[in-house]
Amino acid sequence: MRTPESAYDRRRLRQWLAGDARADGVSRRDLLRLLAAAGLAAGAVPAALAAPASAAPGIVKPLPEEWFTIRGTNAETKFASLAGTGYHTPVDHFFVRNHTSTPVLDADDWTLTLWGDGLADGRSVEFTLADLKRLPAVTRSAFVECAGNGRSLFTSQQGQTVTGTAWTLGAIGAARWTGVRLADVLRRAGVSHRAVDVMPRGLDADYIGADGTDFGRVRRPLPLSKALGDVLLAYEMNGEPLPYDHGHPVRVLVPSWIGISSIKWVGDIEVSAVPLYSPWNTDFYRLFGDAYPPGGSAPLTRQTVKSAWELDRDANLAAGTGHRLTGRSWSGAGGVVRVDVSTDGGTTWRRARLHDAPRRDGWVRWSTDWRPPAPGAYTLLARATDTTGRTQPDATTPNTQGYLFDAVVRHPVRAV
Ligand SMILES: Nc1nc2c(c(=O)[nH]1)N[C@H]1C(S)=C(S)[C@@H](COP(=O)(O)O)O[C@H]1N2
Ligand SMILES: [Mo]
Repeated sequence: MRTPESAYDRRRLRQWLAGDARADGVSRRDLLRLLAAAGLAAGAVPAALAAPASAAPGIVKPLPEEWFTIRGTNAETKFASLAGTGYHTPVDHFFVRNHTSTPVLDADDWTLTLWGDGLADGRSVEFTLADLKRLPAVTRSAFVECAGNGRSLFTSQQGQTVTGTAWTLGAIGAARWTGVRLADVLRRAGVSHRAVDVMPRGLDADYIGADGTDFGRVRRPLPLSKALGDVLLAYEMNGEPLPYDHGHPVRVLVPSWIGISSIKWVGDIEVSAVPLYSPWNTDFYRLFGDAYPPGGSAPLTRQTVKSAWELDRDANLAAGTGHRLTGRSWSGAGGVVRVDVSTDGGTTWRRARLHDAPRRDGWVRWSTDWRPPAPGAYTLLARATDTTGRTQPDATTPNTQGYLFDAVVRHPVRAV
């Protein structure tokens, strides 16, 4: 049996690890010793603490330079590093988007509380992880993609100024998620016929904006109709317990919708009889700009269509030699059925070979063979079309926060 003091001490150490507790006057070595003695996160802990200066603050897993580009508190997957990794993104390659930092939570202490005036008898209901695991388990494959994925292309390709993390195309990963249907948990808790919205909230620290505004904990409402649909409370990713950085022990997984919908480290879910708002469906994650109404577009839901080559920007390729070039395309609206590619800046196009059947909520891998005729600079393009007929346009209508970039990307390479 653990004493209450030792449980408290473990919690405090985890908070320190997540940057939420102060330890003035205590050396890192002493804290490392305490962490080891408490048996906390063996393996992951030293990696986080021994992190080199280039590491993203607050991310627990190692972020090797060959696989990741660090952007503030986030880590973007280098698309070139996905070549040959298979359909699902290995956890050690999967991008991390943290508003603050990864809280290192203990699955044994974790509970999920459902509360609010949208519950049938108004009383809150608590679930442990063991309770969730007694409900029918569901496994599904789905990508998680940040709404701002591709944001830097608004600037580099369209000359527009946008705010937010300057992702290239690597703020996406596809995984196999196992968990329970949110619908099953809601039914267990007893949803009133008056309920309209549910709002999952993370256990990570309050998000403080650049100007010092405290936006509170990360949370974003979902309409009840979506919550009763394909949404999971996931506790496994690619067959392993959900890793710390991806929401351990449980995250929400909203297939095909923008990444912010998939709240990590979920601790409570408000079930409401009135529509709910949070900064994440009012100030953020709507489209603002000249082409949109003053209050912005409706809150963003589905992801858009995109393609990426599994090559570094400005990659060198031997001239006069045959290369098999690979990439991936995806859409939030339907499976990708067709990818057209160009290796001459868009003058001529041909179809890429698709290596996966079109899958809703997933991507397709593709390839094309190319022999650069002579040394020099070339521009590669890929344009995907999904089952609903959506095709990547030549330009994306700008929005001030740089969401939902979907234009065909001009990818420079050099034949040498
Ligand atoms: N609690 C919490 N959930 C969160 C976030 C966060 O910072 N805190 N970031 C969101 C955003 S913006 C994205 S894109 C995805 C990223 O998921 P990943 O880090 O597992 O790749 O998580 C979402 N869920
Ligand atoms: Mo995101």
